[in-house]
Amino acid sequence: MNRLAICPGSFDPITFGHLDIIERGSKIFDQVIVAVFNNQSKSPLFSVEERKELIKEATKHLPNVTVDASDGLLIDYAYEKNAQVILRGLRAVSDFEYEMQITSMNRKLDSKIETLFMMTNNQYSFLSSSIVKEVAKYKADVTDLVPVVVAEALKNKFKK
Ligand code: COD
Repeated sequence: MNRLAICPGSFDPITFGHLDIIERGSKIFDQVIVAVFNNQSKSPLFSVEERKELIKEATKHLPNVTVDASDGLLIDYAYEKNAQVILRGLRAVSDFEYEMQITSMNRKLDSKIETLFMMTNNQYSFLSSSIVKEVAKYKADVTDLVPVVVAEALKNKFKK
């Protein structure tokens, strides 16, 4: 059986925290699809196409990882792709409540697709796309936090 996991998120933009979860997932599953979704509660800095391109570049060393996007429901997307698992990262207790809510709703919509959580690598536990955008806006160096291609894209966004 081809073990397929969907790694969903806003990825606005992808950080080393996301990448760590994707890399670890790619060692466990035969195939991982990183899927860009719009989170209704966030206003994105990068377009879906831009986010996809940045993820493709950042994951090009991982042969079993592909990148996609959807504007539908995550659970419908996972079902269409025949995925067994939705893979999410957990940073801190503060993530738990939100994750439990979306996992419970997804399970109500389709009880066969499991959500698996991976604990963040300690060195990335403070890292989020929002905090990276906040410091990049003030021209801080973010090369320890995001892939080079993302650092460049942030520089271009905040050039003006
Ligand atoms: N270390 C480890 N994991 C991390 C780190 C880090 N430093 N940073 C982020 N992560 C994890 C997050 O916990 C998450 O699992 C994943 O990486 C992606 O994070 P984000 O912030 O880019 O993505 P979110 O949380 O905004 O994604 C939310 C979705 C887009 C998945 C959600 O809104 C959704 O499913 N939308 C589709 C519509 C839908 O189905 N809605 C109903 C849901 S019940």
